Amino acid sequence: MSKQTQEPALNPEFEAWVFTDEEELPADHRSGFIAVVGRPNVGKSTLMNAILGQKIAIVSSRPQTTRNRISGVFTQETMQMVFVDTPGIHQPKHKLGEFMVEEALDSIPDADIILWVVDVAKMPRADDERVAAVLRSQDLAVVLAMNKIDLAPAAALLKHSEAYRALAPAAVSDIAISALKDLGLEALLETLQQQLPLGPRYFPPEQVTDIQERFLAAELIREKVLQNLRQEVPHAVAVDVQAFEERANGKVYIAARIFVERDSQKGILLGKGGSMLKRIGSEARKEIEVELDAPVYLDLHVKVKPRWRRDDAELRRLGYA
Ligand SMILES: Nc1nc2c(ncn2[C@@H]2O[C@H](COP(=O)(O)OP(=O)(O)OP(=O)(O)O)[C@@H](O)[C@H]2O)c(=O)[nH]1
Ligand SMILES: [Mg+2]
Repeated sequence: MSKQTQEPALNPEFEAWVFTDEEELPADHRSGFIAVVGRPNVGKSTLMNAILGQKIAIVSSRPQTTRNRISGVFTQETMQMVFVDTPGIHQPKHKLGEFMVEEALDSIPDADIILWVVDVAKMPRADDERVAAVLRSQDLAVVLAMNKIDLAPAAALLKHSEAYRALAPAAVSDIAISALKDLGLEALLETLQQQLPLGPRYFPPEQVTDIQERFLAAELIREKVLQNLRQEVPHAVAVDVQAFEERANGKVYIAARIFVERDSQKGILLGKGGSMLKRIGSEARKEIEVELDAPVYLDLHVKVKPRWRRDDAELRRLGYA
């Protein structure tokens, strides 16, 4: 991944930096912040990764995968778009969920454009209505991305898109896309660019994200847990990277603890003879090696921390506060 020279994902105060080489930028250079919002599992992170051509946000088929705001910077000669991927907006059941929803809602007032992503292969649900109500209550520039068009026949897409349009604020542009199959993304970028205000570059052109490698490593471990385990375990998992060291031999040594809430979850995560943890570790290591472009030694441990999702101090320590 590109060099990361700035604040971690958890501190969004990057307005402080403005990288403008006035001589190089055209007079009509456009830029702005695009908050990617929607209910869980509609493809927000998949979409941001697809636009950037790089994986900076983890993805899974389970709802509530993303827990923090993550910025992805898309720079071209004539414009710079700063996408802010957010957790899915839902009815929270614990303090972690409350934090996630706040992370998403907090992205809205600072954004120049709201990119509202929906799953148009399905009819709107209560959480979509929740998102729509927030967007209708303010005067915002909203672009509605009807995602997952590859998953349903045209007649169903037509019916569903009418239902989403009926929920949307009055002045909304909508566009049909498939983030997974790379359909409609050029048209989406054009629509976004038309709505961007004139402005400078906020990030140097080579910078793709504000996240740190340490955070990405923790997220990729969590992604492999999400992808390998079912039911309640994935949501009860947090990953705490305790060591991230580049060794003299060029290897990166990463030690991380995976927290779960119950002994039974620890058993599932370990698997028979530790086989599940081994698999998760091996898959995570391979992907971290690709992202860091270096060999990685990954040392994983599982620890039970009862009710951490409801514990203020633990949430703060894990970056969820
Ligand atoms: N078929 C199809 N699947 C998609 C598309 N976009 C995303 N998905 C899948 O939808 C699932 C959810 O994708 P994510 O990108 O994690 O969704 P999200 O909106 O970021 O979810 P949260 O982080 O939980 O809010 C994954 O299994 C993706 O592969 C698409 O255009 N077509
Ligand atoms: Mg996500």
